Amino acid sequence: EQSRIALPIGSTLDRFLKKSVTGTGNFAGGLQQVLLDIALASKVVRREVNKAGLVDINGLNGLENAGGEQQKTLDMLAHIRFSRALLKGGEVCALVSEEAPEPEILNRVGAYVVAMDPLDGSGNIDVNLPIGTIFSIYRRGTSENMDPAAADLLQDGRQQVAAGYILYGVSTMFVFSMGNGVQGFTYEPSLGEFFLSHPDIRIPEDPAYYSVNESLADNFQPGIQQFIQYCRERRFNARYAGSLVADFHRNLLKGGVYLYPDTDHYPKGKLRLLYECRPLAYLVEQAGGAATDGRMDLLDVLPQSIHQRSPLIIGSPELVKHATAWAGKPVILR
Ligand code: P6P
Repeated sequence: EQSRIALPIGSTLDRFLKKSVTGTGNFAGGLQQVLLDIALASKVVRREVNKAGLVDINGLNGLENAGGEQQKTLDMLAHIRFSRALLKGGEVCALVSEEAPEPEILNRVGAYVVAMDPLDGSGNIDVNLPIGTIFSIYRRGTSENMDPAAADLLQDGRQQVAAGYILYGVSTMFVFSMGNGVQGFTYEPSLGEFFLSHPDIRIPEDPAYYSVNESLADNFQPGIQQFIQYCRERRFNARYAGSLVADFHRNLLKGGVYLYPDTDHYPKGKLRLLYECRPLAYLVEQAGGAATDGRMDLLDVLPQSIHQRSPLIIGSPELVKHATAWAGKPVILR
């Protein structure tokens, strides 16, 4: 458990992480190095994302990712940047990525495993809307000095030692937790540094938004349809960016709920358990919120495979509790 670090707004990410090193031996500073490697790569990805309209790199590259989705050039560029930075940092033995069918073995003696969506919401690139990177970090399991195995890659959700996201939006933000609160850093491009701008983020108790693709609503279970009607009656604002990181970030700062339930087209949900749902579930719990798959706490959903999908209900605890209680029920007599 990391001790709470009290640094003034404006501290750099490097300084914050150096202050957070409390462990000794094998893990002293290793986790901080992984976070610095991710932050470094995100600066390069940000530069490439911001040029997307100028250089012909945001078309389709004719390839498909593990889920059979059309791969955009920037998805692959982002994957390569993060993979290279983690390899050079030396602390990570294996990387699970939405853009790679199989786990990538990086540094066999690395003490950590990373699961990542290098560029989520890339459908927004061509229309200049916010996109994000989502990541989750675990300590290596039992495969010391051997090739990383399933035991390292398919751990329990509560074994995450850190998780976070980078939001490439109006400004670029690095938001993460190492198990003791959620910290938000904003990038200053002229200095090439992330500065602490949102210390100890807590999700507001009083929700303001609900985020769901309402064009799919007729396909949701009746209980979820009723919950959406409940959100309308409570006069929450409907906001859906089609970019998980952007929708999650808004609800984290302002209070609200994001839902991607199971549908006929996605019977297991659309979002990926290991590198989209779990990192955000870890963060939201650290910020006083909640996340479920419509049946149980999201962090308790056991993984069978690295690209497994899951339904997701995440945000202010009262709303997540309601939506989960109603999910799966035919009709709710209120
Ligand atoms: P739909 C983007 O493809 C993504 O993975 C999330 O970022 C986003 O919230 C969701 O899918 C959007 O999916 O089916 O509503 O377009």
